[in-house]
Amino acid sequence: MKANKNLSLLKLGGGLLTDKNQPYSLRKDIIRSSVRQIIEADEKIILIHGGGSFGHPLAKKYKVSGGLDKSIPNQVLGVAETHHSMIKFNNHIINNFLESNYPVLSIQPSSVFIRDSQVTYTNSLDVIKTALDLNIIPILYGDIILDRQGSFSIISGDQIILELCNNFTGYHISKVIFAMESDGLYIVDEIESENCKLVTECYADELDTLNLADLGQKIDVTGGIKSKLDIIKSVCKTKIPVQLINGLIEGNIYKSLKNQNINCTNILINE
Ligand code: IP8
Repeated sequence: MKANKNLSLLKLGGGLLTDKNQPYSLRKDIIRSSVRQIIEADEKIILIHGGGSFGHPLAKKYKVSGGLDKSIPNQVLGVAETHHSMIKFNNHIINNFLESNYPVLSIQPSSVFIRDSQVTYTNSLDVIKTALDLNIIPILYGDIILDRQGSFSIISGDQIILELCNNFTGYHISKVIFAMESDGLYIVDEIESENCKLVTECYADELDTLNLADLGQKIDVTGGIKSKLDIIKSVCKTKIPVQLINGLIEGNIYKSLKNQNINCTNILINE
């Protein structure tokens, strides 16, 4: 691993790594390929993954995002189960790295972040920095988050990325990569409106003006593409560029980590 101080944040979408329509189903080939590309790239990264079919169905069943609701039977148990389900998912990813003798460390977001009336606070991130110094990839994931007001909700992988962009010091975050199931953002073609066109490059402040194509979203307790765009805009405000890539295309994750050209959406920072 290189000894520079540049760091990328890589989010592997839960929908990419699991079959969201079937609870607790892993897309093992995609996971294996993603892990292999990360190992081959051998760059400084913090890896974050989403909830997919391990997090969202349970979070939905127990309405975890909405916070404590005593009318929901066994809701608090459901919060614990949602967290545990994410640990199982995370464990599978951790195993993939360790089977290749590559050092990774699972970091529990529910122990790092806490909310207070919906404002998220970040505990010390020293463990993450120290892991990186030791050439260990820290791996975080969408999780439940407790609230000081005696409640709870969900912290998505995307929200974790934003917290890291705002609070992580010691390394320069040079880019945020979202590996998803499409090539990036699509706009409606002005001439042939039934066609869509990939946005390969745009500035953060142009995002609101894009006539984005609605490509259909699966049920997602943390808000789908609309909240992703909000997170992207907030990330860009921290002066970190964002790249949206298709994680289903073999080699894209490696190329992105190596800053090689790919067909994707690059969101650039206004100087
Ligand atoms: O898939 C959601 O994380 P995301 C995590 O990044 C849970 O939105 C537990 C539903």
